Amino acid sequence: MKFEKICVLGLGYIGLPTASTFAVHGADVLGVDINSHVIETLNQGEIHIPEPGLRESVSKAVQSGKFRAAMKLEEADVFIIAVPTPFQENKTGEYQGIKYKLADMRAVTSAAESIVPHLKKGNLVVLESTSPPRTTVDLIAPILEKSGLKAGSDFFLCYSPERVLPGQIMRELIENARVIGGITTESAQAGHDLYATFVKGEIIQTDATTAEMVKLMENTYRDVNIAIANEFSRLADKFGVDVWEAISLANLHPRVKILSPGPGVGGHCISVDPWFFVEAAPELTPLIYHSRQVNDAQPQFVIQRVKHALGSLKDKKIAALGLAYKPDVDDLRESPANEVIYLLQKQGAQVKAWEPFKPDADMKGLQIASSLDSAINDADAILLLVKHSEFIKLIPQEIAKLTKARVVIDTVNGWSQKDWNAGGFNFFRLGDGKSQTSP
Ligand code: SAJ
Repeated sequence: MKFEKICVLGLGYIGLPTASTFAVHGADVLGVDINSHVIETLNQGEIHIPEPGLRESVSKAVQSGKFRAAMKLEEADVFIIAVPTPFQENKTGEYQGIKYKLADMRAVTSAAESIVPHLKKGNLVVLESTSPPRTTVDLIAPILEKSGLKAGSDFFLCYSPERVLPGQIMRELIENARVIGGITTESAQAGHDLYATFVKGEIIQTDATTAEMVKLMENTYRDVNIAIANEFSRLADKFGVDVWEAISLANLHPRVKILSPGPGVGGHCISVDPWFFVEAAPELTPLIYHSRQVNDAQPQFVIQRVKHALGSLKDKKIAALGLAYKPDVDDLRESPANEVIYLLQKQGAQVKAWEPFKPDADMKGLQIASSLDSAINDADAILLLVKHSEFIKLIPQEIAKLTKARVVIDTVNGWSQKDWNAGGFNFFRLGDGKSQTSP
């Protein structure tokens, strides 16, 4: 099956790389977004999201005339929905005393509704947004059928999850295996033919609900596994054990692969997606729910460690290194670093944060330093919150010259206790019950 014109709805972290990749591979692509600034930026061949390789891809796509951005849809052969599915802001669900977050499907619903007037026989519609199980069948199909056309017979309908890792999106989009879930086998085949234009990884066809579940299972699996690593960090701390050493020894077992503890789980995927299962079936998901609770409580554990190192936090000056949700990205969404800083401030600490990937970040209630120097110079302690490569490379002897702080607290196993002790610092590490000598 051949599709010449593709309309991508939502030009964010997934929609834009997908749209530009299709265009670079020869399709005629219209990108649609509700944000006029995004549209103007893209039509000039510029980008609004920093992601390695994206600028080159968009600029090539625009220059070749194969990619344009607009605020309104047009008729096309394919419609791809890649809009966000965040939480509902002011509402939670409740099941037997357990409160859980609810998915906000308004963007997906309105994207599907905007396709209705343009939908023609033989079109393919693909939902890529991470969604609760059965969204394609129970939410999207009925909306699209308002066109008078029947899903699965008049037009094809698929769910195909994105599985790319921020920071490596352009490569993983092409190389990763791709799951295509069709509401009929013909729909799955149509989805296969579409993505085969650029995907080099295996393309596997299944049904739509299985594909939705696969996506949620992947991220939930990771969340649960990070939760157990975080719980191990608390146990190690209690028993005077270095959790990082213990994990590396446990991981020598051929069937064990424990992930890394840290200040918590952030980003817009792993900290969000497990809730879609809890919302859909709270009576079946105690493990998933409790893992979310463990990971969300990890910033509190960091505060305990900082208190152990500094005593009362009242008026203590703390330089917080890193605001991003994970190393070497500029994405601050759902970042546990922000939560840690917020909790420190609540306890009376004065925190200056330095995020080299977003020096101009403007976060409500946060004092953002303009450089590493200005973050650390009058600090009492340095708190490492993100394992950015450039933080790992810092040389303790050099840092000692720039700050009066003589305490460092490492929450991500980024630094060596030996090196920082040699640089004149007292060293504390999250989950390392051996690094807890008081200053
Ligand atoms: N983290 C830990 N310990 C670890 C690994 C991660 O605390 O051992 C933390 C990170 O610091 C970060 C959070 O977890 O705060 C999530 O980071 P991540 O690198 O695990 O995942 P994401 O959110 O960047 O991307 C995930 C990926 N999913 C899986 O690895 C199963 C990616 O492939 C998905 O495409 C993406 O979610 C998505 O869009 O759903």
